[in-house]
Amino acid sequence: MAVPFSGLYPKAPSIYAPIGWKHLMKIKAFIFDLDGVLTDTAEYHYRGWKRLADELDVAFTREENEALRGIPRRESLLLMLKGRTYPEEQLQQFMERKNNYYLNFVREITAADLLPGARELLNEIRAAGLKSGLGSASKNAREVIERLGISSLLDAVSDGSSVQRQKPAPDLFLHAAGQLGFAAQECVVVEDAAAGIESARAGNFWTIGIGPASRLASADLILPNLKNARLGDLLAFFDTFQAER
Ligand code: B16
Ligand code: MG
Repeated sequence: MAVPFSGLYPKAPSIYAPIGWKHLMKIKAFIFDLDGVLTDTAEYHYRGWKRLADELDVAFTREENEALRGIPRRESLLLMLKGRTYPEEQLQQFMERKNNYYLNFVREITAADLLPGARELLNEIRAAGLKSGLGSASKNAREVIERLGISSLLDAVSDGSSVQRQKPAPDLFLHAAGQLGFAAQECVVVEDAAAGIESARAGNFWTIGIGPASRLASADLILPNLKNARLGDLLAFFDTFQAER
């Protein structure tokens, strides 16, 4: 298969399940995850959970935090608690505490915290007449994109309050695609979390995984980051990819 630039790990077309007319559709939009793709708030989530874990005398490492990528707040808390049980009211208090710790970091976010290549890609998408959307599990996503200064570059925002069933269910990305007015097959989801790629694939989206192949093996295309992700290359990749499927 032709791969337009090095360092990519496209999944072999032969191991895809048949997906109907997907290969005949043109890419019209990109739907970006936020944390881990456009900015690195994963570190702030980790510090928030770590502080709470220390207060509760629960051991919690950076490695364990990796499993929380893209996972909603409540499920993240339950994973961090490792089976310890508390009354619901207490769980709500824990979530609020962690969120306040997280928001202390968020308040320091500026446009400089946008990850390399992100603004360039958003600008290229806009200039090419395509659309961009956000599909983030975070209930704080709107505040973060405001602080990053990219709200005006996003044509749709779907966040942790937009749908009931979170990643790995496909609902969040389908919500974003619906707002953009495109079918899933016309959109590429850009995600850093295994749960996010699973979610996008369940919705029949094209996928770009950002991060290590070990975590994102089922993505159509894997990139280390958005630094050299130029729109022309990505569209060429998906054109070729679709034609060969
Ligand atoms: P909040 P994403 C996700 O954002 C984070 O990856 C995950 O660590 C976090 O628990 C989740 O948002 C909920 O965030 O507590 O702010 O609502 O990767 O989907 O952009
Ligand atoms: Mg993420």
